[in-house]
Amino acid sequence: MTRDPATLLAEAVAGSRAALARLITYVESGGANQREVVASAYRAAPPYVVGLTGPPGAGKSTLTDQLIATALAHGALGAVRLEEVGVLCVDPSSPFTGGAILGDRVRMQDHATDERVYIRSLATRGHLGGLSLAVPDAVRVLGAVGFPVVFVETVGVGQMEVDIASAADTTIVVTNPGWGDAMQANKAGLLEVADIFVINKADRAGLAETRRDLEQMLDLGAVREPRPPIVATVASTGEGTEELWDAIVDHHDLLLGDGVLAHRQRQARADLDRVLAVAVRARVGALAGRPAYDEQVALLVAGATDPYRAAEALLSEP
Ligand SMILES: Nc1nc2c(ncn2[C@@H]2O[C@H](COP(=O)(O)OP(=O)(O)OP(=O)(O)O)[C@@H](O)[C@H]2O)c(=O)[nH]1
Ligand SMILES: [Mg+2]
Repeated sequence: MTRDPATLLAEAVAGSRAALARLITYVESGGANQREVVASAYRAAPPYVVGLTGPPGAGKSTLTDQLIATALAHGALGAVRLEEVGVLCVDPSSPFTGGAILGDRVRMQDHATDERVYIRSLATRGHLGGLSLAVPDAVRVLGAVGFPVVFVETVGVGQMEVDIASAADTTIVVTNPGWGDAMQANKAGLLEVADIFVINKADRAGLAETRRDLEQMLDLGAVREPRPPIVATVASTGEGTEELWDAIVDHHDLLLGDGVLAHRQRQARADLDRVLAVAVRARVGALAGRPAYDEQVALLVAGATDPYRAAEALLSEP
């Protein structure tokens, strides 16, 4: 099979899943091919991204499975016809795990053989910037290939997951009954990114308490307009999935209604900031590798300079 990105893209647009898989491997691995793939991918319109994040085992994959079925049954999201759905599964806690092993965690068997559904696990393979760049890039590849909607499942509730989630258009934070404590610890980040809260495993005890905790958290947090809805689901039976889909459609209509330009600008700024942040970190790493850096460290130890002057000295070097 060809390895040329332009040819692969044409093949993937024509329906080749093998070509698509190779394109995503390129953005995952970094390097020259990555740049070429990205150059084409970002020229196409972005897909609509629904992010699901939450702790391990919260039911994100089971829920995604239900949402895929619901999405395809409705056949549209707003004005966009929906004949195919892409799914990316991300596990930032195991950055060096290969896709095959990650794939074992993907419990979306209902759609494993459905031609309308493309499911892919993403790993960093150690390249600079890692998943925070690979995820949005892979999303844009799926968009360029013709997927109008992409679901992104991310495990965890830390800062990195919040970063990845912020690349989504609609972010769903999946919780379970009794999850109040973990929620408190991550209050700020979650409040910022959640467009919809889901309390999954609503068949278990503690639903009312968790809903109350969430409502309180929303009351105390910065005022968000509109207030993120809280939807109870039982992903294993499908209960609540229609309500969740309605909430996604509402949020989609809100974002892509009158405010579409503002939304695209926010998205473009986020895309640029992510790449800038990685480039700046790389610059810091390069500076730290120079002999001049060690000299400034020695001066600091001797009390002969301060960190601001030391940084200025390093940054002013050619
Ligand atoms: N009782 C009950 N079990 C559920 C529900 N949703 C999912 N499960 C079960 O919870 C377990 C974990 O579900 P997953 O969908 O794999 O959860 P996940 O969040 O994707 O897990 P990771 O990707 O490993 O973080 C499975 O055994 C599911 O069958 C639910 O609503 N009620
Ligand atoms: Mg999962």
